[in-house]
Amino acid sequence: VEASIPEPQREAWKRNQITSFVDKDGFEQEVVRHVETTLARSMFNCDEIAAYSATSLAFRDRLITHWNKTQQRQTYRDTKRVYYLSLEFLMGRALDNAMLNVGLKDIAKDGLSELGFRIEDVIKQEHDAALGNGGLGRLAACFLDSLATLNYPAWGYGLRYRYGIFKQEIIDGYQVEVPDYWLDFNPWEFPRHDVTVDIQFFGQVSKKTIDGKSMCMWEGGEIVQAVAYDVPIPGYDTSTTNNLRLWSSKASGGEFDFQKFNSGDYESSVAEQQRAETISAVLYPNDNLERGKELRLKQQYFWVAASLYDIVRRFKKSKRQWKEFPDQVAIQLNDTHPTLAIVELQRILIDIEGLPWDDAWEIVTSTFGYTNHTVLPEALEKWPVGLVQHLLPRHLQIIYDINLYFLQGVEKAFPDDRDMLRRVSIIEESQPKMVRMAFLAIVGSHKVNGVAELHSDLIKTTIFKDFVKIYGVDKFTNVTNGITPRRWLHQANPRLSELIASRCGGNAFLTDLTLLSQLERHVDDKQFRKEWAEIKYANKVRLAKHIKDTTGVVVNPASLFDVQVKRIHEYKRQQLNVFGVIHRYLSLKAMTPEQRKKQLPRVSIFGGKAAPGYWMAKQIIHLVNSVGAVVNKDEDIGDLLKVIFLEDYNVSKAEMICPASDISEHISTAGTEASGTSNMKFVLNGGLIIGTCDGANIEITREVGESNIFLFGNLSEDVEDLRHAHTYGSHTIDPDLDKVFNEIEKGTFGTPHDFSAMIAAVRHHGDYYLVSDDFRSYIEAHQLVDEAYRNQDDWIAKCITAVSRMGFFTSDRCIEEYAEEIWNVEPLAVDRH
Ligand code: GPU
Repeated sequence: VEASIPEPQREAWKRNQITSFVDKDGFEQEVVRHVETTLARSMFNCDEIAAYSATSLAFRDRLITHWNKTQQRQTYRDTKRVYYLSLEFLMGRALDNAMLNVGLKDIAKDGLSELGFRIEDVIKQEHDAALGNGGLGRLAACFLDSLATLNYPAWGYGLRYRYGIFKQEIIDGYQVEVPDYWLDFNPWEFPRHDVTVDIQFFGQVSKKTIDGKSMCMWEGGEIVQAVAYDVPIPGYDTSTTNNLRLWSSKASGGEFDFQKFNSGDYESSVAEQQRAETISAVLYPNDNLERGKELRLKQQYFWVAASLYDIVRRFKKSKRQWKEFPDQVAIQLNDTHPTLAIVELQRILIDIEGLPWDDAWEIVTSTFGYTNHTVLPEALEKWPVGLVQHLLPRHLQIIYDINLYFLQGVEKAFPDDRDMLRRVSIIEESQPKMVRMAFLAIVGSHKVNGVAELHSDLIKTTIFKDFVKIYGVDKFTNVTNGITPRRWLHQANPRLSELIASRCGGNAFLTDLTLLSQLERHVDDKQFRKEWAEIKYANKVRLAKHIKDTTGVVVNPASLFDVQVKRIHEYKRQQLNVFGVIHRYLSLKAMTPEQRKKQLPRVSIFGGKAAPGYWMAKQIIHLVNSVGAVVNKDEDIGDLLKVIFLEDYNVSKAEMICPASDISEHISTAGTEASGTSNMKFVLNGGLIIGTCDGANIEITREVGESNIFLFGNLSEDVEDLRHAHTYGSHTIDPDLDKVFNEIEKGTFGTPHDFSAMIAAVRHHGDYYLVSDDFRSYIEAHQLVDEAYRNQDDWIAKCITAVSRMGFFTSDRCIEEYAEEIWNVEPLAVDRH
C-alpha cells in the first residue's frame, strides 16, 4: 500500500519537523512532559522508575528522529546493506549507552538533579535486555554498536523472546532459576503492528506445471504470524542510528479463531493462540550446546523466514535484477542457528521467483557468510531428517538437492577418495539420519570465519579439514573478536576513561583505540600511576560494597581481587579454579601464624550461570559456595582468603566487575575456547589475566607482551595425546590435587557425595579437560601472580602497559575486517550530531 504523502502536502511536514532537545532546559521539559502525559503521573508520584521511564522516553524520541533520517538516507542512497542474523543479542542496559552515544549525558545528569534525582540511581532502574546466553550474544551486541558508530548501513535480525536468560538465585549454595519476564515496560522497542509476515509450517509439497514449467508448491500446514519490534541502535558520536528488528510470534488471523469461538470452542481457540505465541516465548538457556528440540527448530525457521521476507521486500523496492542481489545485500550467519536462511533464499528464488537453480544458487552463495564459534562436538548443530521433513518438507527437498550437486562436484574432484563423500555429506548417514548444519552453512556461503587465530586454524585442520581441500584455503578466514570500548571502558569505567583521555589527547581513543599506545609514554609518571591505582581501588570498593550487600561477606578492597565470571562449563574449568582455591586454603592452614602474616590477602570471586540441565556445572557452583561457607568464617584465615559466588552474572554486573579486577581467569583447556571476549574487557580495564594458550589469549599475549600476562598449562597441540594417554596408559593424578580431593572427601566442605562425580571425572573418567595435567602449572602461575602483585609499582606499570597495547581488540576493527573481506560494504558518510 502506497502510504507516502503527496508532494503538495509535504511542505507542511517539513515546516513541522521535530526538533530534539539540545540543552538542560529542553531535556527537563521533555522529562516533565513524559511524566505528566505519557506516564500520566506528576511530581507528587514520580519515583525513580518513573524518572527512568521518562528519561528513556526523552532519549528514545531523540533516537527515533535520527533513526528515521538514517533509514531515509540509506534508502535514498540505495547502497549495499549488511544483515546480521543472530538468535542472541545480549544488549544489557540501553539508557546509559544512549546518553553516552548521543553525547548528552552531562545535560541529563544536571537536568535530573534539578528534578530531584541522581542519574546513577535512575540508570540502575533499567532491567537488562538479556536476550542471550554469553559471549556469542554479547559479541552480536558489540557488533551492532560498532556498525552504527562506523556508519555502516546495517540491520540486526533476532527474536523478541518474552523471557530472556533466566535470573539466577543462589539458595543454600545451589543455583535456582527464576524466569526473566522483562517486557512489562520497555521504552526501547517500537512495535510495528503493520510490519508482519505469515510464516508457514508443516504441510506438503506438490508439483504443478505453470507456463509450461514444472514448479514445486508448498501448501497446507499452519500459519503463524511474525510481528516486527524495532530497537534503535545509536552510534557513538554520529547521527547514524541503525535498527535491530526482533520478531514476535502470534496466531495469524487476529485474536481468535472466530469460527471456533462462535461454535463454543473457546478454549481451543485460546490454546491455538498460545501455541503460536510459544515460538518466541523463551530463549534456550544453553551455551555451547545444542539439544535438538523441535521448538528450537521452529524458532530458527520462524525468525529466518520473517527476516528474509523483509530483506527481499526491501530489495524488490529498488526494482533491480535478481543478479544484483549480492551487490545490495550481505547476510552474516552468527553460528549455524540461521543456516536455514540459505535454504529459504534458494526456495524463494526458485519456487516463487522462478529463477533457474544455478542462477539462484550463485546469488545465494554470494550473499551469505558464516561465522563459526566453537569446535566442541556437542555444540555443532544437527537436526534429524525426519523432523525437518515434517516441519519444512520443501526445505528438506532443497537440502537434498544442494547436497546432491555438492557431492557430484566433490566426486569429480576427488575420484579416488571414496570415503570423502561420506565424511562431507550434508546428510549424516546415521540412525536416524541427520542434517549437518555447519556443512550446509559452509556449502551455502562464500566465506567462513573463525573468531580468533588459533580457532580459525583449528577449524581448518580439524572439523572442516575436508572442506579446505574442496574449496581451497581462501574460503576460510579469521576475524579475531573484539569489544566496544564505548560500553566496556567509557561507560563501565568512567574515571579510568577520563584519566586515559587526559593523556591521550581527549576522547578520540574511543573511536580509534590504537591511540591508547600514547599511554606507554606515561608508564613511569608517578602521578599518573598514583591516579591509576586510586581508580582501581575505588572500583574495588564499589564491588566490595556490592559483595557485602548481596552476600553479607565483608572483603578487604586492599586484597588481590581474583575474578572468574563467565558461563559455568567444564571446558572453561571453574573446577580447576576452585580446586586451586582449596589448595591455597590448605597451604594457609598448614602455616604458622607468623608465616601467615607474610601472605598476600586474596578474594576469589566467581560468577556465572549453569544451563538448567547441566548437572555437573551446577555441582561446580555448589562446591564454590560450599568452600566459601567454610573459608569465609575460618578465623585462622581472616582476610587472607575469601571465596565469593556472585549471583546472577549479567551484562550490567559485568560493567561493575571488570573494572574491579586485579587478575581474571581465562583458563579453558587449550583448544576449547574459540576466542573469549571477557579477557579483552578485563585487560582494557587495567586488570591482568591468568590464562591458557587458548583463543584470543594468544593474541592478547602477542600484543601486551609475555611479561604482562600469566600463561600456564599444556598447549592445544598436545591435548589429543594427553587424552589418549589418560584412557590407554596409566593415569596418575597430581599429588597436590590428590590432597585437595582427599580433603573434599573427608567432608571438610560438606557432604562429600555431592562432589564425588566432579572428582571421579578427573580420577576415573579420563580427565577429559586435563585438570590434573594443568594443575601444577596453574598453581605455579598463581604464585607468580602473588609475587608480582607485592610490587605494586611494577604491577601498575604492567597494567598501564597492557592497556596501552589493547588497541587491536576493539570491535570497530573486527567490523572493518568483516566489511572489507566478507561483506564488501562501505560506510555512508554522515554529519555528526
Ligand atoms: N559461544 Br557455539 C557462545 O557464547 N555460545 C555458543 O553457543 C557458542 C559459542 C562463544 C564462544 O564460546 C567464545 O569463545 C567466543 O568468544 C564467543 O562465542 C564469541 O565468538
